[in-house]
Amino acid sequence: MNKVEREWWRSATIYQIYPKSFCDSSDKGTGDINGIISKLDYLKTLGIDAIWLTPIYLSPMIDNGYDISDYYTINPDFGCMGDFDLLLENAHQRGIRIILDIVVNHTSTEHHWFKSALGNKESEYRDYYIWKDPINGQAPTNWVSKFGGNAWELDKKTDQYYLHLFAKEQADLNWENPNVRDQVKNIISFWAEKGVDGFRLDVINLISKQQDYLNDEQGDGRRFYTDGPRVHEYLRDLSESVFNKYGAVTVGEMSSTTLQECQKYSSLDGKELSMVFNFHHLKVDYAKGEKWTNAPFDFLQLKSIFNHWQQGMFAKGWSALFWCNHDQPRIVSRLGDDQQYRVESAKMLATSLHMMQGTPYIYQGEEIAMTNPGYSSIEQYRDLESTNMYEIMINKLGKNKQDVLAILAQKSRDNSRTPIQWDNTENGGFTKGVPWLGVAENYKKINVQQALADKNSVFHYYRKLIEIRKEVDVITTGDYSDLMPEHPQLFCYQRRSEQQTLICINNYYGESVECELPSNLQIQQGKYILGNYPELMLGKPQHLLKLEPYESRVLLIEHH
Ligand code: TEU
Repeated sequence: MNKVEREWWRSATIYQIYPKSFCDSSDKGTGDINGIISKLDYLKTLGIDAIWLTPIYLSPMIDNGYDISDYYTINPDFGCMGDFDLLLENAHQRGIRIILDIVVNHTSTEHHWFKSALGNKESEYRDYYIWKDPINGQAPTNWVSKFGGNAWELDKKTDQYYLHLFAKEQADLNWENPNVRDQVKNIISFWAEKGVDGFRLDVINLISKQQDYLNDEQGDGRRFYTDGPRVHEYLRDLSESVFNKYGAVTVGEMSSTTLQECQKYSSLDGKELSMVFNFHHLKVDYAKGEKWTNAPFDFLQLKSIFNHWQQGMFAKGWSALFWCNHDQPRIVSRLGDDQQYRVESAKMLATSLHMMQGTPYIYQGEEIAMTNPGYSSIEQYRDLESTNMYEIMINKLGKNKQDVLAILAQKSRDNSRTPIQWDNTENGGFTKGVPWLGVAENYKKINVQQALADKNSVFHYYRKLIEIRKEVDVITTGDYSDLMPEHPQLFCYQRRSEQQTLICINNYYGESVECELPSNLQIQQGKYILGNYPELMLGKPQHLLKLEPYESRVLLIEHH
């Protein structure tokens, strides 16, 4: 067996939990660890191999846990260390691994390192962060925070600025300092010693900043810290001293990266990370690259991005495959049809992603095709990025309020953070208290209870996708080619290994379409293994076929 077949995570499917919105066991309006434990059997039924938990550590929750104030303590909103140990034990008993989120590009400004460093140049922790003198009484560079505004904040007492690429309550760590790197190793070792199976590394390609801190005349500064000068060195060091020692799986979140960098981050020699998230395919509905716009998605561009990454990573690296996470709107509302063809389009989107090479991630609620909630007033939003951008778009850019609300309704991160719809009782069964973020109104129709009971549900389809990945090797090992890159409506690609060929055909639109498969394919010898319309309609493979709205078909040919 070669390496690609040996490592468990290459044919696995991972489920992402955003604990605050998953399940509330104690009527307080926010989800918790005991709520997760109560749903492990549900996740076992789905068939996933591992859970990625977004941050559960102590945090003032300015950015819902991505602002950590103590890496060794569980946030009491979620429970205590005893609850976490129980979760680990119960998950492991069911053969489900646990992956924790490690946020070490920055800490909360409530972390004791930062509290000691602020206002005190002599603090032993001062050099844990990035401080610069003002230039002409202004911030040292024009870099822009990912959440809007300048990325530097003044420490009045010492008259120096600290860097924050995200909120001003999230101060960037200075990775040039070897003590910072040692602290990170200690944190990761602590959780690995407990038996945690892997780590998701938040914005890990931003940790190494170019040391001259230049003004960016061409952009927002990202070119001076993205995939920075020492990032590969730091990751190799972390892998050697902690990840590989514990056999931990690792997935790095890569912001605005390139294929070449990702081949290195996830190189098959295992010296850096197991796999990487990149976001290029989720920018196809950004008008001129700008997120805060409403635009239809560019289908040809979507395919060409997938083609670039699927071919470029083959035999060189490994991708995390995903449509959704806690920062992205719901995919069925975004690229599918969340009304008439909600079920069909959700299954089609899932098929077209899950038949690719990589490790698929399912974000909570995606498996029942939850939709964006369609909020219509700013009071309904909780995410600081959304509230910041609302202010900026109205007050600085002079946009009209209704237009801004329409943009938020499509682009806000809160779209994916609404509570999970477990059943048709009040608040979708998420809590008996007042939910911290409003439940989508469609919970009576779209919920887990309904999905479990309906054998044609999106849930049971995801179950099949997970199963098929384990049974059909070519999905893990095969190469990739797009059979119709220019087709305006069909995404049709082929996966090939010595033993098998798999053809994945997807209609991305709400109108039926004819599809003519290349005549050199031996499709008569193949059989359909999956489709999102009733099986009777699949019939015998033909070169010429008609696809219904949002139809998907997967054809497998065994070579003899
Ligand atoms: O996100 C990193 C990131 O750059 C985005 O996905 C971000 O949310 C987007 O650019 C905003 O438009 C990670 C986490 O997933 C996110 O939840 C955190 O807010 C962020 O890092 C900071 O830790």
